Amino acid sequence: MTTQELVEQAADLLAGLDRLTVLTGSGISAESGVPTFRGEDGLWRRFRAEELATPGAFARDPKLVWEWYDWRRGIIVGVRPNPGHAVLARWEEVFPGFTLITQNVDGLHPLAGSRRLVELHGNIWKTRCTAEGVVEENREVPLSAIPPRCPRCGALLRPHIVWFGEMLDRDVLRQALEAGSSCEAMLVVGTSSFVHPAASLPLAAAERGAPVVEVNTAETPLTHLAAVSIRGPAGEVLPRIDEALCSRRKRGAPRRSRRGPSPS
Ligand code: BV8
Repeated sequence: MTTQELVEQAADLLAGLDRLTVLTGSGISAESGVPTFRGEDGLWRRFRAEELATPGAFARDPKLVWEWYDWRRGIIVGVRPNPGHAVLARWEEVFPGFTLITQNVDGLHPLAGSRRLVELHGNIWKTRCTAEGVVEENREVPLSAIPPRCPRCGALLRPHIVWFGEMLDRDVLRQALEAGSSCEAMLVVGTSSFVHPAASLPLAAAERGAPVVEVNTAETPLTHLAAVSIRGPAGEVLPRIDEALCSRRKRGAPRRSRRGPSPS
């Protein structure tokens, strides 16, 4: 099947829906110039995550961990959201029950205007005081002091990010599970579907019969479960799905709330 035929299939599945949930990974920011985790330019190739994105690594060497985040902030401050981010921000108007769940900490979705957003793993532009737990925005690039310290109590600040081996924020996880269990369909963009609990969201949706649409430049463990899996860069494929949806709206395709899978 051609990519355009798959795009039309995806649009048929999504057209007129009310509750659409989207899950994104670092692949959606690749075309903006943000390194993915496992790609050629992946962070993993230079640094093993277990060495850096863990509470143990921070306890052992907070300076090294902050140098890594300062390096990533230096890359991210210089890039812009791409058309893939823009389509998802616009879809908040198209789908009344729209929720965007991202694993990305790069802040490009909010920069693109996304508001109905769940940042599962935190945000690289926020710090947290290791003593008081106070979370604050910090956009200083480069950081003047590494490691940065709390202006109130002088304790170490840490990135307000979920590290491996750490539980996700309870409210954030609840919002994600709710959006995953009530959606009529789930669109999964630019993720290797490897890290849990994020990777379990589309599995649970598919299990209860909600169609999963995947957009990725490569196959993933999710591909065989997807109703439609489109191979291509998110920044090109999402605008094509959006266009196909627009033409259906113009043709006056009826709004339909899929009676199928009831929210579990
Ligand atoms: C937890 C913040 C309780 C840090 C991140 C069940 C089974 C196995 C393991 C576990 C399990 N449950 C828990 C675990 C342990 C662990 C885990 O999942 N480990 C993995 C490695 C197996 N999970 C946890 O620790 C979680 N906490 O569960 O707590 C607990 C604790 C201990 C034990 C049990 C339970 C916390 C996980 C969160 C960690 N923090 N990020 C930081 O950023 O600094 S995860 C981080 O890695 C990202 O946020 C993201 O989630 C993941 C990377 O994945 P992707 O974003 O998908 O990126 P990747 O490079 O892999 O893939 C990119 C994809 O895009 C590719 O498919 C590529 O083809 C595609 N692509 C590329 N370009 C494009 C494209 N697609 C479209 N267009 C393009 N242009």
